[in-house]
Amino acid sequence: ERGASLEPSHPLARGPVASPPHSVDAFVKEFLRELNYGQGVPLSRSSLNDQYLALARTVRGYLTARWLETARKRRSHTERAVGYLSAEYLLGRQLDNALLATDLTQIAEDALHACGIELDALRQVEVEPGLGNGGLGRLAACFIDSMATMGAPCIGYGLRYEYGIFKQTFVDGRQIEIPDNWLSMGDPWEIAHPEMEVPVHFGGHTERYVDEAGRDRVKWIHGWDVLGIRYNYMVPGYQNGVVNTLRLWRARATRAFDLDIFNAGDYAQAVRSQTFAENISKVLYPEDSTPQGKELRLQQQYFFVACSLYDFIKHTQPTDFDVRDLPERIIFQLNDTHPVIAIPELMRLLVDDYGLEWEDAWGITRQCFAYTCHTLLPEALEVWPVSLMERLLPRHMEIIYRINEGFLDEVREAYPGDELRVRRMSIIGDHPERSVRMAHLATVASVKVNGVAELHSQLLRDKVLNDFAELWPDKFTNVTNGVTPRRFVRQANPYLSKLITDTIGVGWVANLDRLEELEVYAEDEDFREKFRAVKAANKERITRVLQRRDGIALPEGHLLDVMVKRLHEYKRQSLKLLHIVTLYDGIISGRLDPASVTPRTVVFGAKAAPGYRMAKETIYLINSAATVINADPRVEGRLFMAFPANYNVTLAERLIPAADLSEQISLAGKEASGTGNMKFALNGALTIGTDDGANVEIRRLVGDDNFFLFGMDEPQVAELQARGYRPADYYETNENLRSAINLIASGHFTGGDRDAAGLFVGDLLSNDAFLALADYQSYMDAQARVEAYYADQEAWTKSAILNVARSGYFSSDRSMRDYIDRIWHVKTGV
Ligand code: Z15
Repeated sequence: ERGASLEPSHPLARGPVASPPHSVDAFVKEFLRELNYGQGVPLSRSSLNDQYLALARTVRGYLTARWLETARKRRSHTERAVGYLSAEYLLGRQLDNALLATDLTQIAEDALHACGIELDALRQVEVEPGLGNGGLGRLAACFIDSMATMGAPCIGYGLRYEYGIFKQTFVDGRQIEIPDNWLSMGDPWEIAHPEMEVPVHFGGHTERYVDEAGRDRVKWIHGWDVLGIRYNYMVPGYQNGVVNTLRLWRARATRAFDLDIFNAGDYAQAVRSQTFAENISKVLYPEDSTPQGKELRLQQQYFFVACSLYDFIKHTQPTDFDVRDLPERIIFQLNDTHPVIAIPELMRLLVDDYGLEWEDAWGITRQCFAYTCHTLLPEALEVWPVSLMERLLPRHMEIIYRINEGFLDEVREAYPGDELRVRRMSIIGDHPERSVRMAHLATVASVKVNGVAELHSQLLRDKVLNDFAELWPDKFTNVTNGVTPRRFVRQANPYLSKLITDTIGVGWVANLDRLEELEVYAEDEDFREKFRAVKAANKERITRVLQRRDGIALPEGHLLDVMVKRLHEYKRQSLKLLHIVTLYDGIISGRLDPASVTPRTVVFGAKAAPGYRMAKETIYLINSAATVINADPRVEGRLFMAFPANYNVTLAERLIPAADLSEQISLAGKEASGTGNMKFALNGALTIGTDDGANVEIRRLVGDDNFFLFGMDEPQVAELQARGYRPADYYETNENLRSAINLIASGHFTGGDRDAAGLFVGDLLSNDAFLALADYQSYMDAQARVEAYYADQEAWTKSAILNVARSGYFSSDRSMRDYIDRIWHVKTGV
């Protein structure tokens, strides 16, 4: 066959070259090839990083064959796909997930062993891509994992930030942010396509003209432009041969732009302007649930969305594709309002570029989007000033105005004379400045609007988007969040996974409802003992991890009480701190016998947005309290606090399986869903929680006896706030609370510095926007119930097992099923 040319129709040209064989020998061969020819080193001279990169590339090779095959099959159908639009993907480490998906873990371990290398040592080398802040970004990562596992067509679209979420360190207890240069050692998982440039335009103005057919048209005369460079990441399904795509965009300067300036003789300016364009994908904004309204952020949003729409239409569809068929080919899911500028962008493409009539284009656009809202906090609802929009995206602003006109006509028709309602519902708001309300735009244009837990969806309908729900009741639906059992049970908790498989057999990893079969084993003494042994082994593991990672020495034999999530006032880390300080204060004041306190270790993990003062003060106070309490001999070692810096996905995977108690203590009506709560329950921790977000559903499923409920519910919160909430009332009437707050205010934890605790204490006493003091006593009582229950290890273990057995519902596979049935209507199975 020497010299035979590979015509495009030749099988080798059309399909992927076969995957390397699933054997230790083949794996060794591939690995050495990657090491020698990829990294350019012999095994004997390779560094740990060389070995990691070669291993990752080897595994990627196995994935690539499946990826090409999945893409080939998809091209031959014309079925509808999901385009998941998200500004964040908090992926976590890739290696283990890729090994598990391809069932190569054992083979890789043996192959490396043959080369004298420990797989575990290479695992440690991987830097996790932190391209997200918290729940919203992690949810996107879980969803694309589940779509691949269900064999459903899905492309994730987002931004390839050069710097992900900052690395947190503590200096004297205060948070310091360090840039996350996650690409510095090279990313073996990405596949760059620098030749596939997508042009994206900004600024300038619009002009009217009449086309050859005599129709009025609009031209956008661009001010400046950048190029979108495509980076592909493979998203493997769990042992099903499917590999979907995550496509992230990086901004690069256009050559024309540079040349213009260069020809004008200013070389330095040309290079500077290049930097300007490339800033767009430079860094992830570190605010979670509190948008900053920065121009660069809007540039990021438009940039990735414009690239994604263009890519979908021009690169994934056949050349003879008719844009009128778009709704049959795609549903774009808007992950919060961050990608909502996609709506006017699609209108612009259809009307200005494809020459469709406005009404036709609107009819198409209205079928192509669905919107997920993730919040109830008014300050989290994104708005963009009209003045900024006019400057950056003048054509889009015109389109938004026109959408709004049509929409408000509809409102006026439905509610004649109700101008107050018209103003409330308008896409354009007037206060404090004229701005575009992105949630309104999303709701108007979407097929469906969903909240992320039952309570949240209900509050969306009844409060935040009530006017819209009245006008379009059928538009609103719920899809309760979920988490991927591959990463958060199978990978994170191998001991529990083995116990489950030994007990109910294989198959639960991609069918989590099967955990129900564990229910009967709650009554089995032998099983309970094994279950406790799993927890104990996970505690030993986290002890080793925290020792090595943070130099923290966890005490042995404690109840492990964990609160990990972003630092936010509504999540009430403050309340957790008040609980610990109350116990400590009781002990040192002699009111509480330390021997009567359940030995407890409280682990915090939380990043604060760099500009969020109260959050940073709370971190400082927690660290300060930890230093003092851990060192105080009067505590007799019965209380211990740990706050490992830089909580991230990797740490979550180690910490959550070891937890006994999961802290989900947000003020009722504030946490849209929560997803950490689900990960803990699935790993056999009991929850102490409010009636908020998905806690409501967790409690309903696991049962009241296996969940520690406390605090006001949402109607009670609303009522108290309507009556007028006065935190000082609680301070004055609750002795323990007063004493704990006084201890903090005295400077006891802050080296005698009263001012250092001033902001925190001052706010609690005079403001306390999230009613921590109102829920304090109820929380303390619930913690007392925790202590009593923990004393009965058999009862506790039963409850823990039931938490696992009854939490299969919280698989993100189930969430995807719900999205598919209620919103997307795409086919599953390749
Ligand atoms: C974010 O992580 C969440 C909501 C937001 O509006 C933003 Cl900007 C970021 C979180 C919710 O707070 C959390 O309750 C929810 O579980 C998560 O999104 C995923 O839906």
